[in-house]
Amino acid sequence: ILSSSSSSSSSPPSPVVLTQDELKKIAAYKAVEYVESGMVLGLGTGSTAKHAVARIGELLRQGKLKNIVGIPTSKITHEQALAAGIPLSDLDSHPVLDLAIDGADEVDPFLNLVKGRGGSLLREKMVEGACKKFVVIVDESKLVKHLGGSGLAMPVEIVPFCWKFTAQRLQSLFADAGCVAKLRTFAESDKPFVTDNGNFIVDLYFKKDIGDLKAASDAILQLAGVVEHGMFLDMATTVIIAGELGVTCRVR
Ligand code: ABF
Repeated sequence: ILSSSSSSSSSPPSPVVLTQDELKKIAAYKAVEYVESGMVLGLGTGSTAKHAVARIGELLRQGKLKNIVGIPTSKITHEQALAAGIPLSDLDSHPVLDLAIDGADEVDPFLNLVKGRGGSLLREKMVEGACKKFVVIVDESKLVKHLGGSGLAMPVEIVPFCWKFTAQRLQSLFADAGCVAKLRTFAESDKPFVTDNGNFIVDLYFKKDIGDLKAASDAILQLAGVVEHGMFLDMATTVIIAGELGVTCRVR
């Protein structure tokens, strides 16, 4: 991406390196172009999705969007959307949504996702699973060849009851992939991170490829004590990727 504003007539434009947050904002604003008046919208969570929520609020205030209903995917997004003036509701009242916009932690070539490093995976999966269209917004750092292959966490939300037992069973499930299961805690203390639903999160780290994602998903969900995991398979309909060379869009 080149800047034209700082160039003179005799010198070429100087390249401007955008920050990661600027790339996230570009992807978010592009996704908001899919929003039409009258839509029921899933409002995502995280540092990318917050730009989309802010933009929707801005367009409502400007009268360029009307009659929007937002369904937030977390308490923090609920607060942000309220402050932005977006009318809110829930899945009980709106079981089918027109569109959701949210970030992701990893995106593979088939548009499968890892989500939940921000801790909101359960509500995100409920809301985004009820949408006709799910637009994912990322900067290019989120693209991976295989989910779980980036060396970063694959989150699983579990009930607090005997969490060590559940964490151990999750780790054993993926022993062949060199899995290590760690309870998510706050950096400043050893206190467990607690989700909006009162649950804990166990982060799975893999040394090797976990293989068939659907089989992995099924195996995790079969464990009593597991509430949900952060693999979002076959859910994204569009992924908008902002990178230094511009914005690309992948559609399922
Ligand atoms: C949410 O925000 C999560 O599912 C994901 O963990 C995170 C994405 O990260 P970012 O803050 O980079 O947008 O959508």
